[in-house]
Amino acid sequence: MTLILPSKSGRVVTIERHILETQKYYPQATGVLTNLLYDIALAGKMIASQMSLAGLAQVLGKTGDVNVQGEQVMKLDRLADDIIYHMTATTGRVAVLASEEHEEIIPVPEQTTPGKYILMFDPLDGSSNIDYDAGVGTIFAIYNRVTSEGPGTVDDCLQTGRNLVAAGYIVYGVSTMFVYTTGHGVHGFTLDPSIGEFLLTHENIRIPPEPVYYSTNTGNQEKWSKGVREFTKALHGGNGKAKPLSMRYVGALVVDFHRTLLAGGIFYYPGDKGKPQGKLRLTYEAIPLAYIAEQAGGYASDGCQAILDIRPQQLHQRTPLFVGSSSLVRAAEAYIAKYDKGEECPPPVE
Ligand code: FDP
Repeated sequence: MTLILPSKSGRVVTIERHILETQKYYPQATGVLTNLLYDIALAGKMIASQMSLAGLAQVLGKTGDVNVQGEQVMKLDRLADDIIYHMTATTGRVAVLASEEHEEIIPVPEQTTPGKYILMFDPLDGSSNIDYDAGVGTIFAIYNRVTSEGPGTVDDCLQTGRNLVAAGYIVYGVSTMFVYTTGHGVHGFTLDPSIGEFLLTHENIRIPPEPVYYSTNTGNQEKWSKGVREFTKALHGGNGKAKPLSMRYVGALVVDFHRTLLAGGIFYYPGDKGKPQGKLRLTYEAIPLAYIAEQAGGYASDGCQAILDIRPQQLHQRTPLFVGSSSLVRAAEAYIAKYDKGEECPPPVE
């Protein structure tokens, strides 16, 4: 059965048409960004198709290698990484790529003329979920190059999120969804596998003002700072002031973020005693999701400052991350300011 879901406007809008229509915001547009986004959407369909066959095609499990993050590389991580590379690197649209799975930047092939965009991606976020059929996703960020010619460099990749041209993610869950923004709202598309098209189902997503869920790995709380523990207590209703929120934690950032975006609430992965910078990567994970959150009326912080204001110093830099409904993320900053940082953070709001 074909799932044809009209958008709010009553039209059936494919992702291709939607991306083309957003060109109206850019009078100088040449269509290169449009095509790059479409390449990524196509890569997402290929990954989704491989994923649906994973158990049968024997691509579950580990490759036996360890990546730059010190984590086991899953076979599907490798596959997703290869698919995105092959769908984008030889098109002449990108100057350089960077993937969470690679220690260094990934140059485009010698015979390809470097393009004007920089593509950073996490090919398969939440990959420890793969073998259990739980949700995973791809995250991407696109910048203009800052160098003027020749192959792109690492400087092109170390830009603040304020420079983003586009960001998005693909969630491979109950259905496959592609969510993206080019700075003009956040839009979500659901893959109809019977026709192989992403169709607009979530137009102009806004984080609901009334938060519903909080999402964090409470197994780490003994190692958290007092500020983060007090904030968590407040979310449980422990300060007697607010209604307790429900807890949900898939353990795949992109999936936990997607729910937070649609339902309202907060996801956080703070630093702790052993890992002051937390676990998540600034460039591949935090910055693109922060941009999407802000575009949807939310906010993202490292507990002290906006994620989008941080200039990355290294490709694989980690950061604490608090993202979701603005009121909750600001409250987290305030608790951290009050209990952990003295004057360094904004004043607490009680
Ligand atoms: P994973 O280790 O499965 O790749 O960034 C990595 C990540 O998943 C995030 O997607 C997820 O939010 C987080 O790590 C889960 O970490 P914990 O297992 O420590 O909760």
